[in-house]
Amino acid sequence: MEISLTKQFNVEKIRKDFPILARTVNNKPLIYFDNSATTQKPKIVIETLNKFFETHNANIHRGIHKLAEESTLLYEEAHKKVSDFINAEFEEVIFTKNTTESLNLLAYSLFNNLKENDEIIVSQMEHHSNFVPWQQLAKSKNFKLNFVKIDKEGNLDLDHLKQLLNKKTKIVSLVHISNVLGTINPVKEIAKIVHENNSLLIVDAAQSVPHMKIDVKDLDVDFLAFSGHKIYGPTGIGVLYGKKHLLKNMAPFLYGGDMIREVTFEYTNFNQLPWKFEAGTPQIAEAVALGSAIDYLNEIGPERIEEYEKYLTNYLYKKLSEQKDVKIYGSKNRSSLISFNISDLHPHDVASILDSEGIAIRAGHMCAMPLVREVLKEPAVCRVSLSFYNTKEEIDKFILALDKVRRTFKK
Ligand code: C6P
Repeated sequence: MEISLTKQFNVEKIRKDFPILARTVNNKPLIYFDNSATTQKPKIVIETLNKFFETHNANIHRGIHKLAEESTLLYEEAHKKVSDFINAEFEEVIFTKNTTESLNLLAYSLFNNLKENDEIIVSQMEHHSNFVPWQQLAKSKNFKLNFVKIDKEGNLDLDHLKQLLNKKTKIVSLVHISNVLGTINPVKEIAKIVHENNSLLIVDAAQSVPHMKIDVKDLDVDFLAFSGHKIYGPTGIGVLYGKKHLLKNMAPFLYGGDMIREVTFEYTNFNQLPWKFEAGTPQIAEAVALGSAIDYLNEIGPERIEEYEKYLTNYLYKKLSEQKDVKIYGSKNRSSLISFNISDLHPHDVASILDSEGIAIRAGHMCAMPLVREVLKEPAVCRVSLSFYNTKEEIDKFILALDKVRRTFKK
């Protein structure tokens, strides 16, 4: 099973698609284990960016000339590729800068649909991007912000969610996969619970879209946000999915060029979806290159990616659990990342010795301070986050490198 899966996946061939994986760091072959922060880019994405600027570059939706026509076509093709990728309608996919902007767009635009004393629910395992916008909104308008607790295993306490829901709850905004715990939240089941209460469900899918097949219709979420740079696309391009009838009734987020249909000195008619939410010149080249990243992922197959990454994560979990001085955080029902600490060692020290071995991990609060500090009660954690271009051999090297960390710091 082990060998056939690896063979079937042909990770060595896949690695050749990523030029950066051939480089060395501190004279050691790079082992990139910081994929939850951002993923590396396959050649096809880099080439698409270059080709766009070398041959097509023009502003979109404006010019009558050939280049403008080509750019517009490529940009709208990217909209279509993203919609198909998550099984959404064309009008339901809005390009933003990243997950953070997608979630802020919702907080700002839904603001008008809320009134004083309405309630919003998030969870204890949110990234700051799905927490701070709601916290600030709640403060400014006297909304109540509630937090779904997590249990000892690192899973969302769904009974607590049910207890928190009431007539005043307008919005429930939850992470799909925690960037600290790796927990995979049961979004489909949550959508049912939330909709029975007539509330809206927003899902922060920054860490799920890179690792599993997402079908927004099947999940029945109202909104879903993710970042292009975490799914092997460029930085600067993000996605907001929203159900058409909800987006239609929402106020625009930013005002200006391209989001309008007609403007007079007295009034403005807004553009149709999705452009009503895409004011100004958008990230054209980045969107087109995101389309190439999606082509690339489709070619490998999201289901095969999920299967291979599961195999790698299980191997990493087994190896790390065998280390007597390592504490692992989070649930067994996890995606491709593991946060941990080595007793008595500061995560930053661990990360810097690993870096001297060419191994890139993340150490810190992971932009989830309330979770790390107030729930896990740690100042920081170390995190290994895997991609389908990582290998079992890299995990073995990482485990060996932990001995160097111990030798350096432990007396
Ligand atoms: N987490 C990590 O190392 P942006 O920065 O907007 O592309 O993504 C924000 C974001 C939102 N939600 C979750 C669950 C996330 O993990 C992230 C980004 C990175 O964990 C950088 S802090």
